Amino acid sequence: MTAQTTQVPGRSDTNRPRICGHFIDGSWREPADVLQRHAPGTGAVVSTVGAGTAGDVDEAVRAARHAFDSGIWSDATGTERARILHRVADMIEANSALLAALDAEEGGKPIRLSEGDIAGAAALTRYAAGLAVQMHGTTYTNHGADHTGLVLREPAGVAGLITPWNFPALILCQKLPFALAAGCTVVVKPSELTSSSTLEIARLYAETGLPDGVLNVVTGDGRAGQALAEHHGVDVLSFTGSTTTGRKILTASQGNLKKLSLELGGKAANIVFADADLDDAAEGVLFGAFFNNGECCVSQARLLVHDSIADDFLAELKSRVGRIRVGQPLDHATDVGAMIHPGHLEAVLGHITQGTDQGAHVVAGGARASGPALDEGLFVQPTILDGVGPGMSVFREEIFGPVLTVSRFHDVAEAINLANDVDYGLANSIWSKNVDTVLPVAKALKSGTVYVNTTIDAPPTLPFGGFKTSGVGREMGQAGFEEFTELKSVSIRTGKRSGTFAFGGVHAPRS
Ligand code: TXE
Repeated sequence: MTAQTTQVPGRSDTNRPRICGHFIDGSWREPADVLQRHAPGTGAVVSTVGAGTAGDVDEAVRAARHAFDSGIWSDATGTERARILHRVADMIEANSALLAALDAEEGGKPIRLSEGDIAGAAALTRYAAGLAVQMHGTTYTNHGADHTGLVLREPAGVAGLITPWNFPALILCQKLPFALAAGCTVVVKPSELTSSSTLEIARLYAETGLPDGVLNVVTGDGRAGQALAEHHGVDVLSFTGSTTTGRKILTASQGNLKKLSLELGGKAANIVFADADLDDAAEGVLFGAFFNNGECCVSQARLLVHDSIADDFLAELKSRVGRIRVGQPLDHATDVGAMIHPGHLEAVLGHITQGTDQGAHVVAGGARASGPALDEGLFVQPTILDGVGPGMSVFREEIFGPVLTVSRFHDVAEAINLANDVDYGLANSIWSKNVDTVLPVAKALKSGTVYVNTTIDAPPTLPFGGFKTSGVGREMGQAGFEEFTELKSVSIRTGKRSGTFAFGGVHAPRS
């Protein structure tokens, strides 16, 4: 194993060795090649991780398969699985300062958000522990006195988990503890841009005494992800990332028809009606748009506002947006941090230019953020573009940066049409105090989540996923857990058969 000595910001016990290697079958493996990560806030090299190959992925999948088939985890009781998961949740909390600092430094996200992510990661792990204890099937005795139908819920097998860079630890924990709670064994491929917190969490699992091979991590770029998606030893694959890569995974997974869960892009709308609490709505709209630098699949990147209040509401947003602090990710005063990599910074600025070229006008921001603490990093001013219509690219395309577009509507039907008039369907927010508005609109929105008088609020109990090109399957909640299970129907006849098998008759209810 290669270990680097790196000063980890956010911790008093600095000079902690930072792991660099794949974690396979309970041990750390020396990678043949490595990738360096530059911090988005400063440009400095902050970590070096293995560049996993198809061979590394194969080794990890074989280890996971061997562990699964041995029954050491899949046959463990729910209580035993839950005990490990609760211990890991405790350890995530105990190591929260380190984990939060790693995600903020590598991902460019504000440290306060990163701290919230780690608290969420621990909460998800505890919630999944509860599901492990309650995993159950169903029994049917309504098909005759001599028949019992059992529906067994079993672990799906080897799970491949491919995670993105925007919530490295949090999204890992939307998948990993659920897969383990179900009895699956796992191979994780984190984003090449933000692998360190995943490696640290793997180290925590190893310290709990999780059997070898149950959890494996191969770091590396899309080639390692592709190898995992193609591998016939993987039974279920859970991915979070772009719709473009989601489509590639769909194709790559065809060979053995894996069970798939894909959480992809979004273009959510914040719909503000005239009868909303406008103070709450203004705070929520800005938070929803600029949360996590706008690099968030449920980012509420479009404001749809009733035209009777639009000018006043926009003036209010303009007065508040100046209070949002752009700054270094590790500074606790920062609200909006740095874009993930230089190419992405250029893409976000390109979207703004395209928007203004197509007729939108800048109400706030609109350019790269500069200043003494910012010049070495990849910072964009929180930007509001008004006069945006459904024909413009900024209305339709995922920008994934701190950019809010503003469109106006005249009535409820137009609000619904505008909200739904994009290819994505991940989440939308409604701001109104009138239940007669809220419920019909919530039902009409084509998205997997609808927030009402709140935004980007995802307790572990609620299943999360998309309609349309935002994905397939669900994460979190009971539904997210079930993605890592298979159902097996067992049809049992008891006693001596009264007759012979009759073609066409075996399914008939017995009298
Ligand atoms: O994502 P990718 P990128 C969106 C957002 C962003 C865009 C591009 O719009 O600007 O995607 O980001 C792995 N087979 N989201 O390029 O490529 C990759 O190594 C298998 C939305 O970073 O989707 C990483 O681990 N895996 C999103 C993961 O996929 C492959 C979060 C995500 O990377 C692969 C991130 C392949 N062929 C970006 N190619 C969200 N839903 O929150 C890459 N990967």
